[in-house]
Amino acid sequence: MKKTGVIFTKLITLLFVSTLFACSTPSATPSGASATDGVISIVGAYATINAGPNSSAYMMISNNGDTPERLIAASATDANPTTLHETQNNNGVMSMVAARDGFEIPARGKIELAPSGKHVMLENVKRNLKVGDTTAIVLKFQSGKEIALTLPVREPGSAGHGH
Ligand SMILES: [Cu+2]
Repeated sequence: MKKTGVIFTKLITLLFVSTLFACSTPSATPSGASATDGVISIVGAYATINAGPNSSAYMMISNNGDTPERLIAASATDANPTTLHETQNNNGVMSMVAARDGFEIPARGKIELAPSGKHVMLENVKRNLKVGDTTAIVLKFQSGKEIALTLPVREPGSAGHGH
């Protein structure tokens, strides 16, 4: 019993430290899952270990086409529902709101889904995601395009760039 308590305390400390060192301007890493379908490319896609019942997926999405595209929905093998969220900072209070119109990717532009910003929310994750696991998602776009990704699972705040 005592040993479990110590390990638990260490885990909490680890989570706390990784939160402290999480970047305020995170950036998707070049590693992670990538996929391309026509003019839409995704790089640096990953999911984080569960925070409570939920996990988040982050990535960079670029549009090399001449017309805007819009990410409108997502689904996941391990989570239901899977929603599009944006974290908002209201006078220092962070809250997540559903991105009901999805995320536009401008023509010849790109958007980043990153911690403290836009993300794919994996809700009610059915299993305990651990670092080294993978989890599958499908991104649905306004044009009808669907892009499947197998995401590596990482610690939150492990975007991989030091200070
Ligand atoms: Cu969220």
